[in-house]
Amino acid sequence: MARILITSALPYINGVKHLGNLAGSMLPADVYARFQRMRGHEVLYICATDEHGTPAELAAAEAGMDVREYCDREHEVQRRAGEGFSLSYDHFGRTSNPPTHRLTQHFAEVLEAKGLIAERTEKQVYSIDDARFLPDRYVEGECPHCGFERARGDQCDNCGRLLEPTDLKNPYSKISGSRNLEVRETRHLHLLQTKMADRLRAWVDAAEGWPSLAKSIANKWLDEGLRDRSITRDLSWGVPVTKDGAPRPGFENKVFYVWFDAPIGYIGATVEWAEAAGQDWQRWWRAEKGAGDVSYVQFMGKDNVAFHTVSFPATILGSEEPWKTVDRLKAFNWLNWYGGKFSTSEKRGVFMDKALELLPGDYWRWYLTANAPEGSDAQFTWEHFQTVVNKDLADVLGNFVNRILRFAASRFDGAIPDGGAPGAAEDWLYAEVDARLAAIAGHYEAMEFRKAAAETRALWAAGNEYLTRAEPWTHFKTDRDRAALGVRTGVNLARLFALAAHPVIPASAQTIWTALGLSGAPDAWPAGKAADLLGELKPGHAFTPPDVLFRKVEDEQIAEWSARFGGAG
Ligand code: B3M
Ligand code: ZN
Repeated sequence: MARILITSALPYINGVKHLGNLAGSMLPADVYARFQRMRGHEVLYICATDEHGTPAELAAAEAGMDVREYCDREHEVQRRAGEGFSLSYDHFGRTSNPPTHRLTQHFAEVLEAKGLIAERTEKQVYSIDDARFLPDRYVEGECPHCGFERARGDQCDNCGRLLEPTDLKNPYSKISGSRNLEVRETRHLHLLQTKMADRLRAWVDAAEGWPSLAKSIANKWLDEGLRDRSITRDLSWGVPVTKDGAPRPGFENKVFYVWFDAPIGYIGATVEWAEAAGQDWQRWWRAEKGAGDVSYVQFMGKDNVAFHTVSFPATILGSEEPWKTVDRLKAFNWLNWYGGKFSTSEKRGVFMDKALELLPGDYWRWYLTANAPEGSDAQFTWEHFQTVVNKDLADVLGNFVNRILRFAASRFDGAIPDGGAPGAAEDWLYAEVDARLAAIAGHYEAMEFRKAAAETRALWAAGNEYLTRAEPWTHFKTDRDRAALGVRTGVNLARLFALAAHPVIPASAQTIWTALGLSGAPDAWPAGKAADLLGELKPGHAFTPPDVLFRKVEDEQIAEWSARFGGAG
């Protein structure tokens, strides 16, 4: 049994996340966690809301709320949305909780003791009208690299480059819009990444389990030359800057930069989990406590790769303490909405809470996994969404389960019949099932989610093909044993399909499992040969056909949703 630690990038606290955030980190991480649990491994899936920095402060200000109250409310909103999508975190924590505060201050003090932090005077954008410094997202302006007008002070959304607020051309305050800005000096702590370049490059080069996208972004950064980066900000909301456990002189009104504390939040949220569950968090994060045999897998969007392959490892490696570092890193491209970005303000795209008002989480889970933005950016369109869910879920899986269970219940009194011996149709099916199950597992192990979904769909399609070949309804009157064999095999296929479905569409998988009169959940990956697997449910086993598993998405719904959330028109 392996021990697998899984984290997905921590969603910012400022508002419910859109389907792109879900598709590019939390959902595939959940699919992977479910699959590995089914394989019998010890899995810990950790996430949290990323609650510091300018996103939180700006959003709270716009909501007219105290930041902490805002974060309390929004964490709950995101936690509920995650439940609606069956995101099976072992813990969904908060970076504003004490464990992350303590750990952030610990790392800063250890890094300084290692000579990797220095106080430096730097130039920051100051707003005269707002009477405050404008770090990170408090200032926007033209990107010096690509000319995008609304680049943020910390990163350009258009070209992805990390920026300093002073890099921006024609900057303006995000708080007031004022351009009455000037550059002033302020003292901050800098993480001396330049001292870490060789160690980081050696670590990236030694990394094996990283897909090419992650490794190429890490190397691009290292090739461009690391810069020492400021890790504190003139903000009031965040992890206070301390020294020897007390406020650091001159830094009483400064906090750590959100990207310094956020990845430490993975550890902090694990501490929260351990405190709630009576577990030892160090088994997962400290080599001397057993984390050496943990495989750590991170999921994130490509814009977060730089922070996870350079600045966070610089913190971990720089401490020279035996912390767990990532073993495999799955980075996703972006899911776009009709070729553009999701945007609350511009009413573009569906966000997690609204999506659940339209359809159950499984519809979205299936579409976003089968069309995951893995090798390149992917596009969401209502038309494609309707086609995929109606075909894969309603026509292939739903139709199979409904027709075999209904026929079996009506002709064999709701119990699996005895009789009949496997023939050509079953031999064909056994070969198909063995091949498809192995392929699905292989794709999940390789974290290839589109391929895993395609192979799962093909397995379900093989069930429909089998019914066409076995045609139990045709033989029922003339050859009951042959019909019984087809039905027995078909009902056992429904059980297998629920197992294969569980990682991606867990709620539907459970519905099938329960309809088959099975207790518990479909949570053990099918092991063994198809010939045996398709005999698991024995003659006499009772079942009850479920209601229609998936209602088709109608054109009228697509028209309405396009009008509400943006669409082709
Ligand atoms: N909160 C997500 C983003 O950049 C960011 C990830 C933090 S992971 C430690 O949208
Ligand atoms: Zn740019």
